[in-house]
Amino acid sequence: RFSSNVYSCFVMAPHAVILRNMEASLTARDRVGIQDFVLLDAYTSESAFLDNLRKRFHENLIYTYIGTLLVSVNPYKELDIYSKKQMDTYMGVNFFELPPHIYALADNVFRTMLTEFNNHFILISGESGAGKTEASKKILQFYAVSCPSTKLLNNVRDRLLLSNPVLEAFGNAKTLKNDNSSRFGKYMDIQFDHQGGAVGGHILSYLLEKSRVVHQNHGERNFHIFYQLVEGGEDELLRWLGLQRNCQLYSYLVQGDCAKVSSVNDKSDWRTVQKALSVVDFSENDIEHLFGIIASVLHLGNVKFGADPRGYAILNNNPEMHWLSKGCTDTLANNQYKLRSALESDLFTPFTVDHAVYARDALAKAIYGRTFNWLVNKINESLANKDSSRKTVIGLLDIYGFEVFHVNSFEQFCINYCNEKLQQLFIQLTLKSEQEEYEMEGIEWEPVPYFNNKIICDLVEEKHRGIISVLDEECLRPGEATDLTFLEKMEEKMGGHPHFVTHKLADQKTRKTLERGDFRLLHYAGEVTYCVVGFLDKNNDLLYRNVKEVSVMRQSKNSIIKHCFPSTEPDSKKRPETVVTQFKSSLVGLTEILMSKEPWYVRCIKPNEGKQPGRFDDVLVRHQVKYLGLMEHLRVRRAGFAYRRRYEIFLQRYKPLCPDTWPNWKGTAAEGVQRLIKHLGYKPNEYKMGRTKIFIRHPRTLFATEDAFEVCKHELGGSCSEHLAVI
Ligand code: AD9
Ligand code: MG
Repeated sequence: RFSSNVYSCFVMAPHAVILRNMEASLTARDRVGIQDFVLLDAYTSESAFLDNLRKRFHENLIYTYIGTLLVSVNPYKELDIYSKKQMDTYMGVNFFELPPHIYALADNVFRTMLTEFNNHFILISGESGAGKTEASKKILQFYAVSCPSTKLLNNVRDRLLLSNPVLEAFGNAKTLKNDNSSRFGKYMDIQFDHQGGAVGGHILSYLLEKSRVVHQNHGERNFHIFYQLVEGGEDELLRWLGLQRNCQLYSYLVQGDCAKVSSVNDKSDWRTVQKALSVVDFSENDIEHLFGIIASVLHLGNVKFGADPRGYAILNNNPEMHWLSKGCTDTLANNQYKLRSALESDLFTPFTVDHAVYARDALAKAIYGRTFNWLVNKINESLANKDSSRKTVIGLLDIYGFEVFHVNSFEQFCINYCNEKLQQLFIQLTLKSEQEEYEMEGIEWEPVPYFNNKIICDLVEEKHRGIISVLDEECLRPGEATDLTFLEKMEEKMGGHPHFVTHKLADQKTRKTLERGDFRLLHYAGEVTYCVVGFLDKNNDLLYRNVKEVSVMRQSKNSIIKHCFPSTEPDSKKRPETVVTQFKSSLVGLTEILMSKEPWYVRCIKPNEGKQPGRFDDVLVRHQVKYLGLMEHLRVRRAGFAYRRRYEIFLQRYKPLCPDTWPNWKGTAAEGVQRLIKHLGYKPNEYKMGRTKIFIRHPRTLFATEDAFEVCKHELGGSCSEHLAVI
């Protein structure tokens, strides 16, 4: 299934144009490099690969192909290549006729979908800050502009486009790696009708990094929306919410000590989000309640606890309590007393001050996390297509990229695990299945070795033996297990694993860089040292234990809160799945969704760590080229076959081109294809006959066949001999 359409982009391609274009690129090679790595002479050399990428980067040519895979290097500056004029240029034009562009890929996927009437997805990958989210936005914008439109469809288009700023405001934040880092995973289906009109969409979101609501590392921020509200919210709104226009006053906003970011304009982003919310069907009531919640989270963060003589937490005259429970039209609860009591104690026991702070933060995280899910659902309602006729979809996957910080915690563990899974999917769909297919089909093939990261995926997720299992087991032993017992258990179980290191297991040299509470994973994209502190707690996500909080939430008059804390809430007797196990299942679900569609790839590369334009750090880029598997992909592409089709399908399409096979062929499909290509004059080195499929080495062979077929189809309605005269 992987390759059935990989090169169907060549369908309808006038090959003369392609060849002309290739020649043109040969003369310009010295200056701007080569636009498809497949054409690189020294294609096996990593240095040649890097030279080409660097050359193009310095000419502002950030896109390069490996066949139909698009490599994109983040320019860290605005390039004038995304205008409406550029979109028009790329619309309906063959992939290789113009310089590589994300629009060419988007157009190609779109036209293949329309021709073959099947589903596709675009996997956008790369580390944090490499340009995935920007790429996914460009693709969406291209569809919004290029798809056929009517008044009704324009409505859908606007919603699809404007869902983005809303989700970014609530789900993105400044990190040390990226000023607009996605802190949730996003998979978006865009649904198209027969004519290619965008008729609807659906978004799946993956594990939001909730901990950011209550804590940010130095140099990082909370989610954008908080700053947007405080900086951009109208005076009247702020007054009504009991907020002041000063981020420094809110403890949840200043932990990273960088409330202001020069590259982010919170004020104008606030206006964009406001407009977007109204287009995406949020009622005034929704918006009022939504910002009531955002404000309440800020107030909650400022709630302080005193201690009674026994050391138990007490809430005295916190003005925030007023805003929390009354001020925001009863946003959180209609009873200040109940909320106060919920923050001071569990069902039976009073809290210590530390416990109370913990309960407060857990509540803030739960409120924000659930509100985010509500937001995604609300957007989905607005994007839903009510018409039940069959549609095809293009899925866009934009997930948080691989990241390594000075201190890495549970969140990085989940994010990096997710990236391992996507790398595994890429390997399976390209390197592995491609080579297995040659073997299965009996095609002679010199295997291309590659690093298969399955070993790391297994280390993390294997049943009963992987890190996730050990973590979950420890989470089942409240009171006994700690983060350190979790570490010890891992040491016991996976001590000998080549991708797992701890202080105890490390050799003398590595030990110096590993603390006692750390473990290190050798990921496909590099080493990451994780600090175990907080793993159990974050994995448990223990709001459900505090029944009081939940029951107070339920009584809220705020419609969103009411919805987010339903009365069917799992009670303390029933144990909900842990965070990482839920995440693991959602990734399994995602893989299944993707495996049922035709894949396309954008591999994003980060040119330097300083977010600077014009700086191409060789070491950094070389590392990414390596771990993204680009060299291996190129080798397989170069040595392999650009196009393959099952004999039946190939014959069915092209049989009018040969008098022996037209109109009916009585023999086997393979024999028919053999007869057909002999008639068309295919040379022996241009193709191979497999067990069930024909493999065509170079696209231009197919172009010629397809050209002939097009002429045949359009110009002649008559006899077969007339078709052949044209050929
Ligand atoms: V993360 O995994 O979500 O932390 P991304 O999504 O890979 O990461 P993003 O798309 O957000 O990175 O890009 C980071 C920044 O690079 C953007 O905010 C832009 O300032 C910059 N960027 C990325 N791509 C482009 C581009 N094509 N043109 C100009 C770009 N600037
Ligand atoms: Mg992103």
